Amino acid sequence: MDINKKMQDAFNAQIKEELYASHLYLQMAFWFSKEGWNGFAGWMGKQSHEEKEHAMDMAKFLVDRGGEVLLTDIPSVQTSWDSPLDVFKDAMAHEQHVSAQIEKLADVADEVQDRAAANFCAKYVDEQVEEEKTMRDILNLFKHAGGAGFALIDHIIGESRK
Ligand code: OFO
Repeated sequence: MDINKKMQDAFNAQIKEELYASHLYLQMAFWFSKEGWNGFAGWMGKQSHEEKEHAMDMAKFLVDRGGEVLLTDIPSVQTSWDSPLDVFKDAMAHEQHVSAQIEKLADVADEVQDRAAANFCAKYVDEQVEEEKTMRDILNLFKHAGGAGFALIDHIIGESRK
């Protein structure tokens, strides 16, 4: 059964969200590089790549279901921050936003009774729990370390994602 139009539109909207997240995290990675936070830069670059993979995975699902991928403009992203802590606070807020969007996508799957789409969405609901936990763990490191410990966290974060 080909994918329902409402479901297709919801997936295309989510693909745009994932690509926006990829741009945002890539911009964060470049800001970190410019400021000399190389561990954070590497970590955030990989986060950006993961978001692009989410978009690609969703696009493949649409195509596999006989749907059409329709890419639209990606809004511009914030380009500078006051500190590494501010970057990670924004990243956490963005992950929480994405979690809410994924829940809406899952709601559409339920509404149009598309079991395959509901199953597909379930893995992203779980993924978001992990993503938010990772960001929360990093924010807790900042809280425990204080300003003087930022350089140590930069090193730890860089090493955690080789
Ligand atoms: Fe980090 O969000 Fe994709 O799904």
